[in-house]
Amino acid sequence: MKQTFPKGFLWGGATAANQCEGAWNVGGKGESTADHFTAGDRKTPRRYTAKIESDLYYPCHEAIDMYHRYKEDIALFAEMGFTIYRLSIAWTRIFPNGDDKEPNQEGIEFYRSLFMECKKYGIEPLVTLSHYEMPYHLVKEYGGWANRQCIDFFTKYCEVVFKEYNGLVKYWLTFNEINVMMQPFGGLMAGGITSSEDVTLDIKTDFKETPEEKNRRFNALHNQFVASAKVVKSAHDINPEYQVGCMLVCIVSYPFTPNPSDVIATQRAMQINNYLCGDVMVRGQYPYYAKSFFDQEGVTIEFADGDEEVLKAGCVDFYTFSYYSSGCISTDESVLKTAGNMVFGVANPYCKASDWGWQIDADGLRYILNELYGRYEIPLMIVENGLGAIDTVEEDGSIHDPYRIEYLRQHIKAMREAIEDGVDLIAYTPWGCIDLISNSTGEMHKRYGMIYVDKDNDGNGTLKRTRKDSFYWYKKCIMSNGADLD
Ligand code: BGP
Repeated sequence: MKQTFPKGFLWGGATAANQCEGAWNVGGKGESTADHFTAGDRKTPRRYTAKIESDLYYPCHEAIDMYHRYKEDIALFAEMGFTIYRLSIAWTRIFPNGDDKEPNQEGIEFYRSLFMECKKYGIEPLVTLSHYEMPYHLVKEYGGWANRQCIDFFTKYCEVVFKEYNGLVKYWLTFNEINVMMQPFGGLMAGGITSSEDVTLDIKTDFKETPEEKNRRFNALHNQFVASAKVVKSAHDINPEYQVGCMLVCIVSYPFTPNPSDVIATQRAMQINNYLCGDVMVRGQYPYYAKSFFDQEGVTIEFADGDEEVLKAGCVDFYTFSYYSSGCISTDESVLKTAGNMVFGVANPYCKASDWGWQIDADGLRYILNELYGRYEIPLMIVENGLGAIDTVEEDGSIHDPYRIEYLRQHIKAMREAIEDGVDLIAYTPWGCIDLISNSTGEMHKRYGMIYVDKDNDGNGTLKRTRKDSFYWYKKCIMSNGADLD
């Protein structure tokens, strides 16, 4: 007998507003930081331009035009059997500048209608409040998240949507991959402290920042912690049934050798890259190792009166994360580093890598599910996972993607094993269930979807949607509640 997942397990997919909606200046929407990133590719980093230049290509401006096609897309998700769909609200559709007195009604109605479409099919929306973007005006005029005023602007925006969508949404996430702010390029990528000058987002080499910029980045992160805790509390006050989670990029590291120095360095990396943010959001306070870390980095976190109480009162209800790959840590300088999912690690000789150099490691998912559940003992969701790959459209229009099916199969098996271990995993929303703009490179060709979108890296294409082989495979998996992975 094949093993099924627990009854009520939520199956779905994940997207983010700036990577799929397009319509960047339609319906009263304001400019977001994501609108300022040009396209790149595997070799060329994306550029952030302070002004939108008419001769440059900004892939998020049109993206896959889901703004106008969400009904068709949600119908396809329903056909696969989704019971949950992770999406984000573009803050700039609700408050175009971020500091507006009144919200933009057209933006509010857009998401209302989208959520109602989900409900029509019995799909539970899982809504990220801030997915790698914020109103550009807040960056330009206030300096972004390093300015504490953003806490109030964000809280106001969240309270509006908590009230507007009461009854339509149950699950909320505050900041996407908040722990990316621990990395030097994090402030720019996460849209938190974007500069008023042009910058190249080169995450493959060392992203340079001055000591002042580093200090600003960590204080911006602190402000996001405070903002997150505040809105967790507001959500519970507005509707006690609301469930609010954190969202972190899961950076799994193994010691490259049993040399104790590699083991200690790995422990430290896991603390800094993952647990520091998780501990603040789940436990409501900075962990014991935060002080030595900030001292080492020459960073001073400016606590305002009441911050400690706010953090304590805003602990999340569940923990969510993205998981794509793992890497190794070596203290031996002569060991070669390789690019992984946003951080440098040493290649693991036991794992293969994707075309973009992300190492594939399904066992790492079982490992981290056990680590996280053992540490926090609250429900977990995997809200991003998948393989970014180049797909080929056959002459008859079909798309065969066995590599993606294999990736999903292995990771779903690992999830099942973790559940058998006793982990309380409640949902799975693989990333980019429909092809969309890559966040790190701005490409279309790095595809994750089970639904193909006809568009290329230069923005050409009909935007037509086509079911890939993985579409039918995932549908079968969902129908059997994870039992049929053949
Ligand atoms: C995560 C982001 C997503 C998404 C994904 C895949 O870090 O939260 O927005 O894009 O990674 O990454 P990429 O698009 O760079 O392949």
